[in-house]
Amino acid sequence: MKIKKIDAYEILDSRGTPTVATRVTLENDIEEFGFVPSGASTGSKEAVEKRDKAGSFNGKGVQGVITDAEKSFFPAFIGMEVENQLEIDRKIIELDGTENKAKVGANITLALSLATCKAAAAAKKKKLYSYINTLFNDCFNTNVQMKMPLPMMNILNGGAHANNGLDFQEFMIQPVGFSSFKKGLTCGVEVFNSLKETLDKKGFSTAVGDEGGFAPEINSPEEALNLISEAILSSGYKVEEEVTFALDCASTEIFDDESYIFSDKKKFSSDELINYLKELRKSYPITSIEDALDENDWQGWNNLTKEMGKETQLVGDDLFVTNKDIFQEGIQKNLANSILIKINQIGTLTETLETINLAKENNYKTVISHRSGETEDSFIADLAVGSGAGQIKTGAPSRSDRTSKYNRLLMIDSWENFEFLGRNELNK
Ligand code: 2PG
Ligand code: MG
Repeated sequence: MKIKKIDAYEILDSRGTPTVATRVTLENDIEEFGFVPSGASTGSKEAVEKRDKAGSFNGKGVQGVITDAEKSFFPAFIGMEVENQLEIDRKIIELDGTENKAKVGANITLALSLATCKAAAAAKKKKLYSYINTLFNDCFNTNVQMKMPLPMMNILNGGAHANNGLDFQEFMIQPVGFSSFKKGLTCGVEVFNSLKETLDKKGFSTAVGDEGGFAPEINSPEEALNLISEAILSSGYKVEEEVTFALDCASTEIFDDESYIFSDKKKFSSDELINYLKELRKSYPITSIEDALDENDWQGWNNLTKEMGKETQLVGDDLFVTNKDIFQEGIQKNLANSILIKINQIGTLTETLETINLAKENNYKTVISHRSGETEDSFIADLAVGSGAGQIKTGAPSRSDRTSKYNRLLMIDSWENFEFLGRNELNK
């Protein structure tokens, strides 16, 4: 089925910042939309979003960028076969011609790439996750099985996503001790609600941060983890056996001139931060740590991986920015053992799938991730299932921009009989 028309819209993300939605219309009048999220703590080598820089929304508008794309970018794709995702994405890359989608803007390229995929799935009358699965397996000549992802739920927010005194950005829980996605998610939701009560009883604010997690005025990771432990216990679940902790330190944000600087003015060297995290792991069942170190502290990452990589999932986000080439170099240098996958860090679906495939080939675990600025679209839920990624990080079970992904997964779970590995996902 051929593409008949492509147009785009300036819409809003969950922070009220403009973003792009693109519509692909096919010859048979099927139409589908691609929505683009946006980050706050971004890696320096991410594909870049293009904005108008002047005019409404303090220059953050995208209407001008959209008008340009409608005039001089989208027409090149009219008449192409929508099922040919690879060819369409290749053309996107070629026409943009830059390393980081700077010419056209990753917000434009990704919106087109995702709308293409959704339109093709609709044309083929296939569920999106199943279409993505076929695309993945055809693309890499492999046989990846679909499965339900283990959630990583960010229930307590800090860093760039909140205005409290917490330097680490995300305090997450992983419901590892359950036999189904639904049971695991239910546990996560109950712990989230119990955390609200715990905070309330202690006189803390229960207002939420950008990813729907609470953002109480606390200062130390220990305080955050103690509060969550208390919430787990009072909701009747077992810490460690059923629920473990995951952190996103987002350390690139606190790195300056060779040291990690905390808001209490404490300065840590790379080794000191590694030692601190090792100590923290002794006191709490932390199964996963993301961006423990700065994106350019590769020696530190190598040490960290040697010191903690056997027992802990070490996730590279700003470190790898979903970029196959950077990731390949990181694999060779033995950095981390897992990768965070964000579609807008690279700007096309095909490149995203390539990076997931590279992770699979090298036994790195994959965590499909939202951005802190999200839309109502649930594409990443289908991506997580279809690519058999194993894990998903999509915030707290609060606010529609986050729950849209969990809700989609609940539905997929009820339609299909896909495997859910729980803790075994981490121990592979
Ligand atoms: C992260 C993400 C998502 P942002 O650092 O992992 O949680 O945040 O989208 O702000 O980069
Ligand atoms: Mg991160």
